[in-house]
Amino acid sequence: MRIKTLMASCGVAALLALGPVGVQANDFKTWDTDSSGTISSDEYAAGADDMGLFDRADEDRDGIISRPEYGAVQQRTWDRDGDGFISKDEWAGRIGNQYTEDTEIGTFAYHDDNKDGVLDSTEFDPSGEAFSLFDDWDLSGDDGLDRDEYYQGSYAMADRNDSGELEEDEGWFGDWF
Ligand SMILES: [Ca+2]
Ligand SMILES: [Ca+2]
Ligand SMILES: [Ca+2]
Ligand SMILES: [Ca+2]
Repeated sequence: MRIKTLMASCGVAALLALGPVGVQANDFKTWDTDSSGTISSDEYAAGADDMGLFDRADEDRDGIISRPEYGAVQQRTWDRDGDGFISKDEWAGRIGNQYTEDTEIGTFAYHDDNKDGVLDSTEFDPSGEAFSLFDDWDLSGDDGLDRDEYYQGSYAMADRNDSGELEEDEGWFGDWF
């Protein structure tokens, strides 16, 4: 599937991106409602709905996450202190989830064109190709993510070992919420 193809072509070992910050209930057992020890895709969708994952990303409430809405989620996730720049620390806290630092695109220096030690909005484009998995998640190709596409894409991303389930040690939750 295209998600895996992109991951392979970018040398991506592991990822998990996006998400607003600081809400409760990022507890594995809460999501694993049948206590099987893994979170199925159905459990994930239910938990994500409970947390308002889709609705908070869909700012205009039209039922579709547009590319700018997706970019806004990415921006919030990467720019933890909300100052509009990605610092080296913010980069380091995030990059292993989306790209690995042993790839050129995964290095801070590759993106910091003016070498001032932070990534501004021209250097870091959260809805652009380097940081967006939008196109891979948009299975229907209509330039928007419906609920199923959003959950399917994020679930596949969280499933680092491609087992088809989320295990607790995958760090599945990251800081999506
Ligand atoms: Ca929308
Ligand atoms: Ca920042
Ligand atoms: Ca810079
Ligand atoms: Ca779509």
